[in-house]
Amino acid sequence: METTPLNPARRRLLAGSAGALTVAGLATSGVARASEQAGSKAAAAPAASAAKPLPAYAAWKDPDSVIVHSANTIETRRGAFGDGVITPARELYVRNNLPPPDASILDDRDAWAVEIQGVKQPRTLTLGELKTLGVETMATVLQCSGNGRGFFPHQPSGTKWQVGAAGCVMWTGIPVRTLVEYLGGLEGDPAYMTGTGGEKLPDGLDPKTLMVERSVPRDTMQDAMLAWEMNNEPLSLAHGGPLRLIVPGYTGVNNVKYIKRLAFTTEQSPVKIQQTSYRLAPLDAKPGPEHPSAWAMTPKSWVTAPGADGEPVKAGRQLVRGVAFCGIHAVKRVDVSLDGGKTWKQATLVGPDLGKYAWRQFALAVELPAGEHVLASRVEDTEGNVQVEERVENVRGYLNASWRDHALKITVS
Ligand SMILES: Nc1nc2c(c(=O)[nH]1)N[C@H]1C(S)=C(S)[C@@H](COP(=O)(O)O)O[C@H]1N2
Ligand SMILES: [Mo]
Repeated sequence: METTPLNPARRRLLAGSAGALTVAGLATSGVARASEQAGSKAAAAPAASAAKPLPAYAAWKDPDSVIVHSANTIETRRGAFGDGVITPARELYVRNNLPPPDASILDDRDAWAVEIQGVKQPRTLTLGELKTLGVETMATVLQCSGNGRGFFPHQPSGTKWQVGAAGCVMWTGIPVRTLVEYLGGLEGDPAYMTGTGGEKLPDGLDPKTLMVERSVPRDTMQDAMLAWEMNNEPLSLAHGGPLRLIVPGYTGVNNVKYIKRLAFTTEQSPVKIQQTSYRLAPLDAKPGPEHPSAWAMTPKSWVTAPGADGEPVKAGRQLVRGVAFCGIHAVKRVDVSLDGGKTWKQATLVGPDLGKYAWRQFALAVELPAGEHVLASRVEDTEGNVQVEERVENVRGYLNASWRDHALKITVS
């Protein structure tokens, strides 16, 4: 297998961080320890040999910007988000519940077929035909339900994502409502919109236990999209090409990749990923349909600079920067703390406002004396909902938005 060596700048950066207690999280959390280990592992590696290699379908990602947890779970480093609002494709996280389909599904993109059900004139349309019916572009935050799981002290099973199973990207495709209108409107009064992924399932196993099929409340169709481009490029296999459902404001799993069926249904999908996975169940409960589904995202923000990946921070003037979003509502304001939440100052929202489903960048000019600092951020949405201080405990570690957990501890010298 081919490995890509670290670029010289990145190698210097990592070497500079060796030994320093630098990476995210409060020292008391299990994750701080985990990320220190990850950091020192990277620092000790002069070549990329200690890091896991990128899988073939995502070999075009920037190895210096991501943490490869496994072939199907790749996250963006906290310090890699940069200062532009859009996350470049080469830095965006990847999460597959199943191995992605064969790359040959991209050979003839316009021939990809999607079945639309639960409308007055149900039928199968090709991507080529969809492109003649309507087009729109929108920015959304794509964030895995389990982003921030690594900060849960009870060590839930699943990838210990820190902050980087998220990004803000541009989608181009056909609004679902335009497609529904074209097909004569909804049939009856369905409660859900259900998307089915196009993975080929292994023989001999019950498809219901594996299939990626997700139901979301019907009215999400007003802003949802079937997208064929991401950041102005044809959608890659890693991100669900040739065609993907985007449900803005909803967690990653609801954004079904390689979509082959979109149905308006009276019931939620009977598959495991809908019924028992992605449920917010108390710590002592067995997750099931009686628990809330991981649907809309909640207000969340985190600091991305300075010192996010352990690079040295000099005493004096610094710009604390980060990203903030509020799921289905717009960002109103972001406050920043340099002392772990004892005192707060309002930050400035920067960059273009790409709509309520995109994230906003924020910045605050500060004077940082030498010593340890805990940089926290807290966002409030236009409805008055404020990012939570403490995580909402749940057995599988979903939807962590705690500003305490996401605070960044840095050492300034
Ligand atoms: N068909 C299909 N769609 C899917 C998945 C999948 O495994 N198969 N994973 C989901 C999950 S859990 C997440 S977080 C997002 C990840 O999107 P990305 O890989 O483009 O970042 O896709 C979602 N859509
Ligand atoms: Mo996810």
